[in-house]
Amino acid sequence: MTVKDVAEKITSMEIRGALDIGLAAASALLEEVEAGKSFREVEASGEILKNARPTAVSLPNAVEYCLFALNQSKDNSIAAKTIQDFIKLQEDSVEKIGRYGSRLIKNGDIILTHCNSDTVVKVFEYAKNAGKKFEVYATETRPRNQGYLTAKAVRNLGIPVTLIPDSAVNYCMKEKNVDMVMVGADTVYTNGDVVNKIGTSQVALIANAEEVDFNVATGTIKFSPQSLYGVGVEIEERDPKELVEIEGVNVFNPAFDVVPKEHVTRIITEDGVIPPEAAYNIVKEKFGWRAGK
Ligand code: RI2
Repeated sequence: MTVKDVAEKITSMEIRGALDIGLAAASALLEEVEAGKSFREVEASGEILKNARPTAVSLPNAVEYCLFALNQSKDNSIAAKTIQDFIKLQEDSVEKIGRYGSRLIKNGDIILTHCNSDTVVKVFEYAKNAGKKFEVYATETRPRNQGYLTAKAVRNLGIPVTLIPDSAVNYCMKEKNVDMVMVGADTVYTNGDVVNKIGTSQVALIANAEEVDFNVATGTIKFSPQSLYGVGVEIEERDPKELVEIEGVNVFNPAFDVVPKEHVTRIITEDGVIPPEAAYNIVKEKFGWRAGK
């Protein structure tokens, strides 16, 4: 696939999920590096990929890392190896998060999730393989119903799963005695705020009111070094047609919202389970190569 093909698939959400869009971008740039393209050419491709979707920082982080690798080594084969290692590291990270996150799940737990995060599903997989018995409630996640993907993936793991409309979160949290919420992330700011699929902040608000733990499972690739310098992400607004078309009616279709750190109990990363306040340390430690940007 060419860089343009990959960018189009990211924009159309044929390739989606914060980690997967970052890895798809890195793989597309890897091909160019392996083909011997110059830094300028790879940089131009990186721009196309970064513009494919605006909210998940895993996308610009992955692109910037590939450019850094090429610029540092000034040697395409060394850079290619560095990028391959980077991709492998991200894949290994999801396994670690699965392992660490699974330890938070207890027998009999009722867990509510929103949208579709491969990272969260990995946590469920590790918990199931550790012999834990628990149930999952998955929201539909309108307008694209990505909760259906979650429900099918959880079902395929042999874990009892129930789909609910997004509007039933408050009711279910009480009626079904939800023990914890577990969601993924598209971006984590240095102050600990978490950007995730639209509706996540409402789920967090309800969890907070009900004193239910709100857990976020995410690799550190989704932490935002830009936020250290005061730059937030753009909240993507998608085509209103994804929601509905009614003549004479305006439709607003934002794709993400922000959970304030006060509503986040903990963040499960490949570097360990951290309080949201520790996001700053993660950015300082992991994104040193980007310092001063
Ligand atoms: P993983 C998704 O974004 C969802 O918001 C999900 O919570 C997040 O990425 C993280 O997903 P979208 O691409 O990286 O569906 O954990 O808009 O798979």
